[in-house]
Amino acid sequence: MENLRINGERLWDSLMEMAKIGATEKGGVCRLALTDLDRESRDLFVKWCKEAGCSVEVDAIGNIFARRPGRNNELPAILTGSHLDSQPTGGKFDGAYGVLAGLEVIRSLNDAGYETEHPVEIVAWTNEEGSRFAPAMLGSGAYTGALDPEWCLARTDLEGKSVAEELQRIGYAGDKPLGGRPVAACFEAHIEQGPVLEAEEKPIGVVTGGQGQRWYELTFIGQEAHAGPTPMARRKDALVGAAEAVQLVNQIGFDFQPDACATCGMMQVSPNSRNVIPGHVWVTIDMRHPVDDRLSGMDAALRAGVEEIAKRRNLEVQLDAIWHFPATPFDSDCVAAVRDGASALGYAHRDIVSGAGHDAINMAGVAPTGMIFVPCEDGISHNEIENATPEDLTAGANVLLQAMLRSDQK
Ligand code: HGY
Ligand code: MN
Ligand code: MN
Ligand code: MN
Repeated sequence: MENLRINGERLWDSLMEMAKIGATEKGGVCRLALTDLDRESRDLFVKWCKEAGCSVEVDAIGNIFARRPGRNNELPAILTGSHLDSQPTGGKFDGAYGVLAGLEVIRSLNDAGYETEHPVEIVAWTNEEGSRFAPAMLGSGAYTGALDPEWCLARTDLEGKSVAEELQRIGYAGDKPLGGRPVAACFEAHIEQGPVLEAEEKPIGVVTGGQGQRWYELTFIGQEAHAGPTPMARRKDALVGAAEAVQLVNQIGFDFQPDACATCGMMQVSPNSRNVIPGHVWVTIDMRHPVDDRLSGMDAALRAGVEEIAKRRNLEVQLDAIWHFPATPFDSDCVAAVRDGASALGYAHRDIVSGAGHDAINMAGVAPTGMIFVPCEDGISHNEIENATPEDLTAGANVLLQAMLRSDQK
């Protein structure tokens, strides 16, 4: 098993083929969850898996499981995978790399005529990005029970379309139940989406866990009025309140250094007319920290801060906390399997905590789980210019193969 390697060229070609679906001008992809383009990417993935001899099942929230039998199919599966949905201005590698690295592992096992003890499964999770339907990691959250499945299926996009109806529309409302698939070990390969590995010229990140996250939706309600005759002192301007809140969120990010992150990514202004004082503004907030107490401190600072703004500006305020998961460590055996795989293959590597959320973080709640990171150019992701090298992507997939085989031997 030690001398098994993946076919890096075939992996790169599959990534470039997949990147044609939803390709954008600047070389990225836009494949929002459960759109026709997401369906196209799912169909291509299913086709490739069947060509590789896998059986394919889809669960009730559209998670796709491709299964390669092992010698003893009573054993729990060795699972790997990631997501095919993207950000609106996403990159070619975020998510797709982990799905296609899993497929490449199966293709390479086939080439070598290598029979594993356990069955091997690749998964493509639904709505990992949380861009069209909030929150993120929805498919794996429903699968693992980290999120309530009915709540997940009822989530709607900004046009009021639900996950459930969109799954039906694209033909991926699967007949398999959510969860309950026995998993011996789970690994996810992903680009780092930050600058550390590239700066240290290390092709492999041994991911020890992920930081905690909290998502909120903040609404300020003031009073629509005419932009001309309404004196400044009489205004209840919801957008000015929201603007202060955006500054507050950014300041909380700095106040809780080191390691805190705080972002307002979306804003909706109503009635959104040049000469009407905004009466209703909705803002999204994403806060993260690797230490739970510090993330709780950020939460408290946010709650106190938005109340103070509302009071001072004579506005109504509503802060909905829609999602939270704590800082999550990965399984020590899986982390060791990744680290030893990188060492055995002679790849420079270092331990790293994931700044991004991943489906592996949900999986860590139900099975021994680990992740492999590879560098991305300038640490840029969630951007159409996202880039990675064939060499690093190959290295990551080779480590994935070794880690999975080691778990298979246990
Ligand atoms: O937000 C994240 O960390 C991931 O891209 N869903
Ligand atoms: Mn991702
Ligand atoms: Mn992402
Ligand atoms: Mn008028």
